[in-house]
Amino acid sequence: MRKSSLFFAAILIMAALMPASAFAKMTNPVDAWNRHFDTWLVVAVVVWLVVTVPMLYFLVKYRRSSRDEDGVYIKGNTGLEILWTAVPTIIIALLGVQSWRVFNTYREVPQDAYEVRVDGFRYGFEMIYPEGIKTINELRVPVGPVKLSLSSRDVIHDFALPGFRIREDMLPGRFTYLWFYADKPGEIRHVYCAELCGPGHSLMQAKLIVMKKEDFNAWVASKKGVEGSASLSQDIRGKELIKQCTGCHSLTGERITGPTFNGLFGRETLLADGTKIAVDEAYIKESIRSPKARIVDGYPPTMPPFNLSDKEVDAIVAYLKEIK
Ligand code: HEC
Ligand SMILES: [Cu+2]
Repeated sequence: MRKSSLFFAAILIMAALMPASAFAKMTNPVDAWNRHFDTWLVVAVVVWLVVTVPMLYFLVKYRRSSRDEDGVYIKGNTGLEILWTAVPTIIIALLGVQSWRVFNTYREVPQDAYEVRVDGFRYGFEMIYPEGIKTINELRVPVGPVKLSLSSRDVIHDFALPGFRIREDMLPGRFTYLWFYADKPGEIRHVYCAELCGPGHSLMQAKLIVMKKEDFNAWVASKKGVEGSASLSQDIRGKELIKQCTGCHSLTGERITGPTFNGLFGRETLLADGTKIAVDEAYIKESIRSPKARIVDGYPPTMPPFNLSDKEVDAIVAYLKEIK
């Protein structure tokens, strides 16, 4: 009789701790995560109180009153033992079930998700859209579910979008994925690399911009038109493409991983083999296509080769000429 009433009490405590919503159908990973966090927080605080408050009370109440006083000999209490075994077991089991559900919410991508491929590189993110357009360090998506297929061109990076409670490693030679529900247009969130990937790691950031469906389609159409036309000013194209380089090359004269681009064109570079070379178009093109051909003195040979079209390389060279 006493034991069964203890069990009953345990179940009641549990029911009070678990918000019913914790087990409702979860469709948005953000909600699933936030609810999960709240549940754990409530459980943790209650457990902490249940342990600490009696402890402090007993500490005072049963303190030794005289130097030679002996403690009372207690043999144990079966009812209590059952209670403090059963209650935590039930709590852990319920939290486990909830965790499993949250995990599945994160892994099951809705069928109608808009899919963008994101390549990490030192130091930035390139987005490749199904329509064939690309952006660097700027991810635009329409309202609704979005799937990101992640990969890396060099070392391990980690795509982290804390505003949507998601992050996932970006691995060279492999695709991983993530999804989130972009619910509000106009929302701008920050994307970070969450895996130390080199000296420019902290510069590896991007912006997420959520757009209304019509606005997004218009943006895609305009981007496609611009990229397709030969009239795109090289300046605009160069400015965009150079974002792949500025994690290692400053525009301001500062020395970071690589030499600065400031005043690059026309200067003389001392190479590691002791020769001097005047920076011209051919040298810049070679630096982009086969960076290991000639190494600048005093720098590590860590620049990765870039797979860019002739037009893109031309645009970069044209832009570099302007940076003084
Ligand atoms: C991961 C870091 C990294 C990235 C990204 C990177 N570079 Fe470099 N780059 C270097 C390093 C380090 C050097 C110096 C060592 C060498 O010569 O390879 C260098 C050297 C150069 C040089 C020779 C500079 C001089 O003073 O003679 C040029 C030109 C250059 N890079 C262009 C580019 C362009 C254009 C891009 C973008 C398409 C780019 N780099 C992206 C690291 C990088
Ligand atoms: Cu990174």
